[in-house]
Amino acid sequence: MIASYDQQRLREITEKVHSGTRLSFDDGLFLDHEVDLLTLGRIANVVRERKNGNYAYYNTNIHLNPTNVCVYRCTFCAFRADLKAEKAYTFTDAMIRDRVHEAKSLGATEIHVVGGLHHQKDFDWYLNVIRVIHETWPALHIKAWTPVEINWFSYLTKKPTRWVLEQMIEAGLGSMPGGGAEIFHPDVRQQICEHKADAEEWLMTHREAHALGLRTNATMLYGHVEEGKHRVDHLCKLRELQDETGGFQTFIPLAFHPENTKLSHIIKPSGMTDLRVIALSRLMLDNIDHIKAYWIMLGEKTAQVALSFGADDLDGTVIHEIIYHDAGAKTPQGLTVDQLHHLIREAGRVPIERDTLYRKVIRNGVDWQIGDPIRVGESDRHDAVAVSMP
Ligand code: V47
Ligand code: SF4
Repeated sequence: MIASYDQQRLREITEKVHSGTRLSFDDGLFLDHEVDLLTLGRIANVVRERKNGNYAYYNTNIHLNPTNVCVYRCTFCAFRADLKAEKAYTFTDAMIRDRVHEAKSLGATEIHVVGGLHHQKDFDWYLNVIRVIHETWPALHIKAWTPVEINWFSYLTKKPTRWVLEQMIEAGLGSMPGGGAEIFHPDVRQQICEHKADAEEWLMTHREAHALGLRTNATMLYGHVEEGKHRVDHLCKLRELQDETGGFQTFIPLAFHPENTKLSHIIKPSGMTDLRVIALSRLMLDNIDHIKAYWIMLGEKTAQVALSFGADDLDGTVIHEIIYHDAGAKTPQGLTVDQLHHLIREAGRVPIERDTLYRKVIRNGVDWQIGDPIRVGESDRHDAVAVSMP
């Protein structure tokens, strides 16, 4: 039973949500600490439907993690490997081309590229990854590198991060994924990833990417050593940058998977926590159009329920996921479009295939084109582009 003072507070927050008034840091803390899951979900669903109607988005994508060798040792990471470790691998150009050909045969619209920071690879090696993908199939959208990698390239080249981004764009980079954000607060960051790019650097790199015309995503890794106040602080920092640039497309809360990590003693967040974080994110990030329930990480069942707790996107077919499977994920490494449709329809939503920039993809037999932007609620802000694909 919620105390009467809390009921009043909840009424005030609900009214704010209905009138489109921004929630404060304290409102966020109250929602995180006090409000029961179903109430939280119901309020978040108001915003979800206002922004995205009854639609639920997915895309046809493929992952490429060109190397797992990494100079850093984030305590939550099961993916990384030392240079000489048995599990260490590094892709050759031929392997990259094979992955692109596979993407083409599956009709993918996007390749998602992130990896480790290899001790012995220079900036040109990473630039070449993007070039090889782009030259093999120029129509494939390349969503690649996080600020952690961009900062590493800046360190390697002794050039500013803006210059690094410009080189990558010239090579074929189309947008940036949301990784590397973890939890911005330094008290947490020093426990989980003390050496890599900090909050300022992460935010600055996205600011620069937005200024160069790239759309990007944002994430938050939860369920490890952080507390509610760190999660709310993280969401407020993202909201602030989005006010300034408008360049974030989607936010993806990432549930910590402890297996094979230095934090393996921590119990994985429950489905209840996953749904709470999705709902809280939807409510706090009033200026980001989409909230992604990444099915690989949540599992298909929780991802389905999340579509009624604030999320409007499931991510995609994925194929070849490693980061979460190294850390104990039991989900498949990919789903077919039919399976994604089934999950979405069963959840009472209407599936829409989108491209990386949230334009509706229309497929017609083997020919397909990118059609009109999706026009719902507040989330329409892209121009239509027609692209013919083989
Ligand atoms: O930055 C690593 C996280 C991220 C673990 O932008 C872990 O569309 C949980 O950012 N348990 C990479 N999380 C993945 C990522 C992502 C995924 C899907 C879509 C998009 C997008 C971005 O994964 C890392 C880190 O925050 N991570 N290890 C782990 N054991
Ligand atoms: Fe390296 Fe990224 Fe893993 Fe950190 S999360 S150890 S930077 S691969």
